[in-house]
Amino acid sequence: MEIIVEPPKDISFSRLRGRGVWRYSPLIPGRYSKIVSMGEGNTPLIKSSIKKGLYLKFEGANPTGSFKDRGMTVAVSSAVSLGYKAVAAASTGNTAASAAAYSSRAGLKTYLVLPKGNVALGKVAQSILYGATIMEVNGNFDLAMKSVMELYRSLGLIYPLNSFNPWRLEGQKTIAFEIAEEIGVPDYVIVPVGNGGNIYAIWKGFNELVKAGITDRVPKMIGVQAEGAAPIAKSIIANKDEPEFVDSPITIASAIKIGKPVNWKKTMKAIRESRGTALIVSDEEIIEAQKMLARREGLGVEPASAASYAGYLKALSSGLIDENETAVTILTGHALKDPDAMLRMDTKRVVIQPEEVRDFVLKDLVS
Ligand code: AN7
Repeated sequence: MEIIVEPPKDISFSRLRGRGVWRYSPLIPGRYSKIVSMGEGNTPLIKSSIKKGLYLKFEGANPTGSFKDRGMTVAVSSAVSLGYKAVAAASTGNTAASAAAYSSRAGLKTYLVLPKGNVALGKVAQSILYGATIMEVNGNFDLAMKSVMELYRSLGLIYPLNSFNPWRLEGQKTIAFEIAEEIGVPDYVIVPVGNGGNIYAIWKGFNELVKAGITDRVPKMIGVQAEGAAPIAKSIIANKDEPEFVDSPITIASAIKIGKPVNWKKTMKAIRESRGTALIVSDEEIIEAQKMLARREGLGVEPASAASYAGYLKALSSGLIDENETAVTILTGHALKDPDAMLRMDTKRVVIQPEEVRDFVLKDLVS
């Protein structure tokens, strides 16, 4: 299901008021009796300190630490306005944390279906903190998704918060609006792809700006997937019409460890119509990118988010993108989401006596 927006003709950025997702309310359809918001969006767009044309959109600065909050404010507002008392979501973790936070704020019951052992620690901890009811199922995300789809179909009382719900994408598209308002339309936007909702949402946002007469073009959308979970990227690269679903996806980037992306049609449409492409990165490249983002740019992101930076580096070295072209990588989630990934990294770390600290530093400085 797609929501087609006919933007008001008299719209311009200078007439908008407020900050974050709801600043763009003239472009967000729907009637809401109540808006459930925590100031999501308005995230930093940071110029890279090492790559000339590169900008980093730091979605970790959202209230629950990921871009999901942009969609959740719209979808949960919709759930409340329609009179629902309970919501549900299957999730690799970030959707769960965000759904739990926004639903709690709205006073709704939250049911989460998580793939047991496949969700990063910080995201499980958040879901517990916000008081959601958590059902951990044996199996991967795709099986969790299947069970929650069954729940949606058979229990009409439950409002679905997964990204096939198009209202979520209406919130997520504001990433495009913020980029365009701040730096204009870049040549490329690079997005890590799991279920594929976000890349489509961002593309949709850029399209609506063209329709509104605010901008005159859409950036090339580049989707990045992890090697062991790349059903869409593989089919884009092979120029096929449909993805070859992966039964047992594997990658360190648990957020995008998805073998059967529910939004694959929308993702492929966004990539093809923007004349973009897809890239596949290995877990090693993801970890290297995560490290480089932290140690060269100062930005802490979770592995799935680093996939977009890894994709950018790959596009540079293969000549697909020139460093002088403008590119924005979407850093979708905060490093704190996945403490285990950080703890596995190398750094100089010693246990010493307090009186040895001075000598240790002195020795280290001159080495
Ligand atoms: C950090 O939370 O699917 O391609 O259930 O958490 O729109 O799915 C998370 C996805 C990228 C991929 N980066 O976005 C979930 C979930 C991070 C993410 C993605 C996710 P989509």
